[in-house]
Amino acid sequence: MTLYLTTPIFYVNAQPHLGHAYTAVVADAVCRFARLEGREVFFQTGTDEHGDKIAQAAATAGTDVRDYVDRVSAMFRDAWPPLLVEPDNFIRTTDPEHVKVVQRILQQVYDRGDIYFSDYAGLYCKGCERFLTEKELVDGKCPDHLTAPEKVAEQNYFFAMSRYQQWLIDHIKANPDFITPERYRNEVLAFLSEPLDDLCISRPTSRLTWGVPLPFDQRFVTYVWFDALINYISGIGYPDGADFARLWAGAEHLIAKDILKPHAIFWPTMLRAMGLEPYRRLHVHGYWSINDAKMSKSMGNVIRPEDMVAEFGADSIRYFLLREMSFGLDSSYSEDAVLARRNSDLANDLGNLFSRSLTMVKNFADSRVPEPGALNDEDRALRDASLAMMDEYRTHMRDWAFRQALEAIWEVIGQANRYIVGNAPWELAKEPDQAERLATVLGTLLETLRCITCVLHPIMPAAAGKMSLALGLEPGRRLDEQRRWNLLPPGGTITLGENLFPRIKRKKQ
Ligand code: ME8
Repeated sequence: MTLYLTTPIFYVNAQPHLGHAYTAVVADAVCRFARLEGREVFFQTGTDEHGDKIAQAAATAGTDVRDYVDRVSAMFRDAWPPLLVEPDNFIRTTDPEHVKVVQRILQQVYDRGDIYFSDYAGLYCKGCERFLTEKELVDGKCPDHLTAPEKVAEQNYFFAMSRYQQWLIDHIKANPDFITPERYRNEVLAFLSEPLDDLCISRPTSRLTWGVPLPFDQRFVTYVWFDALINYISGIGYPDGADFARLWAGAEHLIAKDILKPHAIFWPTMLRAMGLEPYRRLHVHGYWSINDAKMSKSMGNVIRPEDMVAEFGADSIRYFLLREMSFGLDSSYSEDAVLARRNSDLANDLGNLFSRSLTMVKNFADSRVPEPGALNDEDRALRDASLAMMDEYRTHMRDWAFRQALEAIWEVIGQANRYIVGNAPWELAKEPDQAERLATVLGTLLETLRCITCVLHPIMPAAAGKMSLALGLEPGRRLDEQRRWNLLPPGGTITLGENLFPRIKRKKQ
């Protein structure tokens, strides 16, 4: 089945940082994995450019808001290629096509009677860009922004979200995979056990002009979330585009826990009101902190993707992010932790295995894939472990359990390193009557490396590309085609390239 995967569209009031990079890397790895399985994939990301926060950020920067959003949106667009993140579409909520779709939907939902006009008084948090309930406040303040919300009384338009509450509860219950991991599904169901308020979806232009005007009342612009969520369908050509017709049934959204409510509650009910099917799945990840502290400009601990890449390289960062965080839980980032993984998992374990094996093939087999003889128990154990690893990897990747998928690969890497020590090919090379045994050991190692290379593609595309070249593998073969033994043709050329992961020295403090 086709996969249409999205990240959130990021606000342009801040530059890209580690948190955004994690989401982008996860999405990219999932898409590459789906392609490796032979699925059709469409990957969309982009920027969210309307609303109070953005207008204020532009004012603070002393720039015209259009220039400002163009500049910061370009920073997001440019942040992804160095991380080897390759979206198929980058949507901006200021794209005229998107604005047209938002207005069309507003009109349609209004005409169907699901948007109404009413008085409203509430506590508005500028940081969240929404009204908060008394219950959500901690010591009278917004728990996320630590500021007291403003009392606002005005007339506004409302989306009759509460009409769809029971439908949503039933849908979540009938589709256990709709929101994963399960803790977030439970959180949403708990929230839905209380009566749902309708959603205020307008802002008077006296307060905010930087938004999409309501087509049925020009005195208002639409609430930023009503605008932003629609990117997921406007970006693929809703209502008439061929892409929309083909892709929507395979829609899966990836977000962090901070924006669970808009995605798990506002968006499915909006879709329902539009007469569309809900998205297929919502995947929710946890939050990164830096050395156990919240990342923020004022703390001066914001980690920029370009700095991470410059220091460690894209593959190492991708590996670290996917290996370190259990999907769904929070995690802490530190340079020391990245360095440790780089030097131990990548340089010592994987890098050494690869270069040792290929150096031996160069020295003892004239850089050719040897014709192996009969396998003994140890050879069979490594073969079986490699093939079982591919199955385990597939299961974990399908479950978005990246950490476990990588652990399974590293088990085999460890086993292969021990296999080298145990069989000491350099000793076999000294004995002419051990030529067949040597060929079998080297051949078994090359096949193991082939399996490892295949599964690493979605995680570390550049390194896996170099490994494929070295092994003489043709690109583009599916996972199930590669889950076999003795695929490398005897006599094929093996090319010992540069060191995949040179050790990195600790920076002097
Ligand atoms: O919420 N750890 O945009 P946003 C992990 N425009 N992920 C993090 C993170 C952290 N510390 N910080 C940010 C918005 N993220 C809206 C979305 S969608 C229709 C509109 C990532 O720029 C994570 O993916 O605040 C989170 O959900 C997202 O950035 C929030 O991005």
